[in-house]
Amino acid sequence: MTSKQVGLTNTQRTCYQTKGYVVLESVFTQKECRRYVEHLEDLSAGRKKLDGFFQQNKYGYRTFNQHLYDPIVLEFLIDSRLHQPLADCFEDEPEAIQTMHFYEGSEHPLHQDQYYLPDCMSAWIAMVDVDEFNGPLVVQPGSHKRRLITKTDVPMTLQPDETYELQQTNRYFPKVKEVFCENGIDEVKVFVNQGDVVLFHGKLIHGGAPVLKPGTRRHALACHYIPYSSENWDRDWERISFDGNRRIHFNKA
Ligand SMILES: O=C(O)CCC(=O)C(=O)O
Repeated sequence: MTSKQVGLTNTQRTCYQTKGYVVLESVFTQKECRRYVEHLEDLSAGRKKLDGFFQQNKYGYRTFNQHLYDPIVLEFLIDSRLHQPLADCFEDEPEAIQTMHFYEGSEHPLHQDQYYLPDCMSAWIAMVDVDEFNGPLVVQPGSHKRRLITKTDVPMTLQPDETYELQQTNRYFPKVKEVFCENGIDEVKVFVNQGDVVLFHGKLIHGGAPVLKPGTRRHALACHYIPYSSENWDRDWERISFDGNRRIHFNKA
């Protein structure tokens, strides 16, 4: 992949700051995206073998933290073209922490990523064109400046006979919906082209819009980052810098 250190324009920065998200057009080439999609399809169909590969059927078919065992996903996660835009949003050095590859639209109910990953933000890479039919991202612009539902509001600790899915459906998602209504701002579907990247704030209320053409593939790689200075982090996951350095740094308290 080519190396280009270009940061956000003033307009993009203002968009991110006011709306909580910004679309960066054509960050990756169509050829890069096609190769990536072919790789993911080959893995899914079993035409290629990769130790550690697995898919979850959790809000659509997806993989989780594939960058930890797949150098192709890792390359996208810490691609130099994402470095400065993320640094501009954070006003700090970004460290990569998580990936989720979505094979299809997730229809994930509205949520805020910082509930799961405190201090985080996302770079969501569209590996195909995303339109109203294949389940685009849906966002509530400006919600990143409003209330964040945290694990103090909705503890992750499961009650007797409660699964994680039930905790999310019965306790977490309704609370986010409450904030969504309280904010009183219309949601927006984000249509993007192959190779575009949506940068969004970890407090932004967002989710996956309904898939109007069931069965269509909608390849997207969701990459998550936290600021280098973040101590608000309790996982023993690798924090990966854009130069490839890895560290495990977390707060046990
Ligand atoms: O890709 C999607 O449909 C949803 C992605 C999402 O919710 C996330 O990355 O947090």
